[in-house]
Amino acid sequence: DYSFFPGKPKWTKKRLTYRIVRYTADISKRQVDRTVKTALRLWSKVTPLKFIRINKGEADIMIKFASCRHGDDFPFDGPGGELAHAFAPGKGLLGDAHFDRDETWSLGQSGINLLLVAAHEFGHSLGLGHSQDKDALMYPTYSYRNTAGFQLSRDDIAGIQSLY
Ligand code: TQI
Ligand code: CA
Ligand code: ZN
Ligand code: ZN
Repeated sequence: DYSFFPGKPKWTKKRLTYRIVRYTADISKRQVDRTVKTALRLWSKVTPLKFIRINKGEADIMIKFASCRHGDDFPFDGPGGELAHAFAPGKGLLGDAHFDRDETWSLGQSGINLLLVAAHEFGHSLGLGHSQDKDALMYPTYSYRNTAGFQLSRDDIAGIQSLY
């Protein structure tokens, strides 16, 4: 079953901005932009939330690919291990999503699939914790699934709809 962060933090507005500040060398910028948009749409489709892209200034969800130390207290660890992390809703660093630049990112089955990981991280950015349902996107184990027409599981939808 789904879970939330302690204290159940959530966004109190329906229009959330996002900004991609740094990219990976593995996938073209255009593909990253498109994949992020697709990942966010999975969540906006089932909630009243809208995601608006901005290209400067501070967005609610700041997205970046970074290696090792990258300005928070959670340095990445090189290839393997941690792939990405995201923070519960709130101001500043909260809500942001960081991806380890040292992973091999892909849009398919090789390496780490960006759509699956980004959609999982945005679940955290919106306030979801991990799920115990093995079919859920928020289940805490990476497993590749076909991303063509990828959909959230019933459990992910039930979780996010109970929050928004
Ligand atoms: N990163 C962990 C994750 O996103 C970081 C983390 C652990 C975390 N506990 C948390 C973030 C609680 C927010 C709240 O789950 S990870 C997966 C999955 C990771 C793991 O790099 O281990 C995915 C990133 F689920 F597949 F294991 C993305 Cl999809
Ligand atoms: Ca890593
Ligand atoms: Zn970080
Ligand atoms: Zn997670």
